[in-house]
Amino acid sequence: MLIESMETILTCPGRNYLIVKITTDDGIVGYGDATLNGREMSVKAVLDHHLAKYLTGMDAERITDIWELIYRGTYWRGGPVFMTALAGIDMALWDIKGKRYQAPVYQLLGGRCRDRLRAYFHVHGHTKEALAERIRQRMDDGCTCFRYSFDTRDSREEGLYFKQPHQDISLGKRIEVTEGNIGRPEIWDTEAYCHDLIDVTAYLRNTFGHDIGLIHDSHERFTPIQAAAAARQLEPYGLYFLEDPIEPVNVQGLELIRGHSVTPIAMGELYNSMKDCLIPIEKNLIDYLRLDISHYGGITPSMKTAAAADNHGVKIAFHGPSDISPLAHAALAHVDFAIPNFGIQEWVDHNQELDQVFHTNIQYESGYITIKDRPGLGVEVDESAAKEYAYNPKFLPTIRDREGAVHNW
Ligand code: CS2
Ligand code: MG
Repeated sequence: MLIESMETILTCPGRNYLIVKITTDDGIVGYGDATLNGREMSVKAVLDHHLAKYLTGMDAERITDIWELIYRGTYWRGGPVFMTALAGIDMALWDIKGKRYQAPVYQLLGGRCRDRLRAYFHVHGHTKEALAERIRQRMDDGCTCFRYSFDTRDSREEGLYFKQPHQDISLGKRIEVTEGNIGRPEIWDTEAYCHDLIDVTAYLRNTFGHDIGLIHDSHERFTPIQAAAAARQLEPYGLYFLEDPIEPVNVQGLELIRGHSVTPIAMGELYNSMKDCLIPIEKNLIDYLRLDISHYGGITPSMKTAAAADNHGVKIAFHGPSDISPLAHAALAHVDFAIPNFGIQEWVDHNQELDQVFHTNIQYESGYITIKDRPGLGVEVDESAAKEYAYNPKFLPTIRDREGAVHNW
C-alpha cells in the first residue's frame, strides 16, 4: 500500500485548522491534524514544500519507519512547526492503518484499558462569583472537574479588572488595538495575579467543598520561587493540578517547586520531544504530562512517552484546547483509551460549523468522553464543507508588565 499523495487543507470553521490528507494507491484516505495556533502557514509550507515529496511512493504501513525518516533522517529536527507537520502525517498514517485493517486505532495500540475518559472543561469569570456560577451550570451537565481562570483584579484600584488591551505603551510603532491584531498586548501583574489566585481558589473550595476537581493553568507566568510560593499556599485547597507554573525545560525550577510543596504539577503542552520531558518524568518532578499530540509528533511518540511516564507513576493529561481540530481530539482519545496511565482529558464544546466539517465519533456526556467504534481515527472530514470556511489569519495575544516589558503569555 503505497502513498500516492499528501495534501493539506486549511479551513476555518470558527477557528483555523490545518488538515493533512494522505491518499494511498489502493484508494484509502487518511486524515491528521497539523494545526499550530497562529502559525498555520508555516506548518503548511513545511508539509507542502518539503515533506510531501518524501512521502510519495513510500509504504503507508511503515509508520514508525516514516516517522524516523522524517524526524532524524532529514537532519533539521524538532521545534513546534516541524513536529506539528510530522504529527499530521503520523495521525493520517494511523487513520489509514485502521481503515486498512477495519479497526479503531485504539485496538491497534493494544485495546481498551477503560470504558470512558473523565473530562474537564475551561470556566472563566470576571469575578469569583461569576466563576462559581459558570461552574454550577457545568455541574448540571455532569462535569466534575474544572480549569478555572479569572480576570486579575488590580489590588491597588479596588474593583477594577485590568486584563485589557494595553493602549498606552509605545513599541516604536502605533498599535491599533483590534481583535486578532499582531502583538496586541494586555497588562500583566504577577503579584496581583498570585494574590487573586489564592483568593479565588479558597473561595471555590469553600463554595463547592471537595465535590469537584480544580485545575489552574499559570501559563508559565511565574518564576520558580514565585511558583513554589503559590504551590505551597494552594496546598490547603487540594488542586487536581497546577499547570505550567514555570517555563518548560527548567528542571532546577521544577525541583525548587517540588522542594516546597506537594501541590500536583502538570507540564507539557510546549514540549516537542521526549528529551524535553524525560528528566522531569524520571525525577518525579511532574505528576501529569500534558503533551499536545499535534505538536509532539503524533500518536507514535506519545505512546512511547506515555510508557516512560507510566514507569514513574506520571499520568497523561493531553492538552485538548479548541485550537487543535477534532482529528487531534480523536487521536489523543484513542491513546487515552489504550494506555494504563491515563489521568484526565481537557475537553471543549463543539460549535455547529466545526461539526459540519468534522463528523466525529467522540462524544462528551455527563462528565465523560466515550468513543463509537469506527475504523481508523473515526473522524470523517467533509472537504466541501471545509472549503466553505476560508482561512482567517489570527495572532496569539501578548502580555506586558506595568513598565511595558514583555512577559510570558
Ligand atoms: C491552554 C491553551 O488549554 C490550555 O491548557 O494552555 O488554551 C493554550 O493557551 C493554547 O493552546 C495556545 O494556543
Ligand atoms: Mg495550558
